[in-house]
Amino acid sequence: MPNVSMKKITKLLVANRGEIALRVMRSAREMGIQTVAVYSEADRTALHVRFADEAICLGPPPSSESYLRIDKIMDAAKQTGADAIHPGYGFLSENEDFARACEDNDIIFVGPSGDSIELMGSKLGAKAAVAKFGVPLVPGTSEPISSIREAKKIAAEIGYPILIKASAGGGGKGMRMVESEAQFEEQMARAVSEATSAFGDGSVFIEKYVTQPRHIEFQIFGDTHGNVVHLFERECSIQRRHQKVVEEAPSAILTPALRQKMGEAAVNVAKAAKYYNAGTVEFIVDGHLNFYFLEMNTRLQVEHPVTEQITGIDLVQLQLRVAQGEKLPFAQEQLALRGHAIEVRVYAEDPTNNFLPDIGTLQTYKRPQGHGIRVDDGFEQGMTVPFYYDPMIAKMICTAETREQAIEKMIRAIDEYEITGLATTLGFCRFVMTHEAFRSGHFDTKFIEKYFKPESLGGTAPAEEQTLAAALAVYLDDQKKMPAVPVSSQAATQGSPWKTKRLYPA
Ligand code: MV4
Repeated sequence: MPNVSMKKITKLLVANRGEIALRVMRSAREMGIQTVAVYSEADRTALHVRFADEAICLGPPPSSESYLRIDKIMDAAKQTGADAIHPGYGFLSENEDFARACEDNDIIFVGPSGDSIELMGSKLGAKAAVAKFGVPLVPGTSEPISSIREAKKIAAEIGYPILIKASAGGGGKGMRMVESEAQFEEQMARAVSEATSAFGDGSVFIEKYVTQPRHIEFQIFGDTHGNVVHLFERECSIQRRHQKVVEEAPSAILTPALRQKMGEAAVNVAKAAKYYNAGTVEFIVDGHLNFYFLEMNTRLQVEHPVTEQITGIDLVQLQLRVAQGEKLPFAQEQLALRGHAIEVRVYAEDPTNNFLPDIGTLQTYKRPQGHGIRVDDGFEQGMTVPFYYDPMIAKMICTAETREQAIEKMIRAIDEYEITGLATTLGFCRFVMTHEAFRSGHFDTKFIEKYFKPESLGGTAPAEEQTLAAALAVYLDDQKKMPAVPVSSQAATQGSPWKTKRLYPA
């Protein structure tokens, strides 16, 4: 049975880690809901474990032995008497078996039904379902390709270049571009073999390749009474290898009329899936502002805070309320967006070394402060970024009345953020914020490819040097021989806003 009944949540297990586990628990606590953390052996001292009312160890550090173990998580829920589970993002958040395991055990899954997850997990299934609701789709095939001859004919009709996509893929996984008929068979064979090994499903389909694409996604929300609204869009066109780097709301290119049209299409996608709880409808927008549905993500997304900032709505609280069977507390006409929010993802990666993860200890970790700045993270100074999971340190969100002001605030905040001990992408985020193409709004998903070179960051010191410099500064300060001057990743390239500052005032 899906979770359509009216039942108050009293204790929530959060099946995730890091910043999102904390983010979810904070809203739960404000609602008087008890919280249960689960954790791996690598996360014994993590903040989400300390924050929760109770915590259960799942097992060894690898996700496959901890955060991905449906059986162990269900046991933890039963053992603690949790009546709901929030999956966060990543891990089991889009696993229909997990949603169904909750449904079967009378535990509320804070998300959509297993059936909605399954439908949207199949890109072909999703396209077929939304086509009936008049949602625009990229020209292409609507069935898995079974005959090369037939497929080549269709490709010739829609015109090269085309993309071959895996039905079980998504987020850019299992995609192959084909520039001419001569490459077709080779790329097709690769796509099928990759899809088979990655997803256990070799079904592929064809789409016309949309040039100069922009990634614009709509936040939608449904309740279990059949109401669906959208909470406007986020633009996530600045990506690197399908990893989002900068997200913002609203998009710099949507007019109110186009926003309304795309918003209606997004709501129709949700209705086609009988969707409830939070979801994201991803569109691709071409140079002529034509938009096409690509896929739907059936979870709360990493970048949800920019939507919260421009709507004033706590999306996690709304997820919990809808999961308890409450009706959406507003109608579409009551929603308005205000101001502009930009999020950058701060990773423990070295932009001067091909973005290789730079795992280590946060020797200095000081967040920026001030009006309009929000930092969602899961770390404190002295903690180590574990090697087993995504190396994201934090999301920093800046909100202001206009896009220009949000960009200026972000630059100030980046300069104020002090991280030493490991390389981060802060300087890289600063590069984006100061780039003319980003500032003018004339960019597409090829921004980083086109404009970024490691040299763009100037003389960033290698991580080891930064770590050494930071250690030396602390040592010297301890010795009281001279005031310590912090060396942070951005300070090395841009000059820190801190003139001279003792790390530990005498
Ligand atoms: C496309 C496309 C061009 N044409 N589909 C990448 C993520 C996945 N959700 C779909 N993706 C794309 N699909 C057609 N028909 C280009 C991309 C794409 C992309 C999309 C959004 C953001 C960044 C991207 C980077 C490379 C390719």
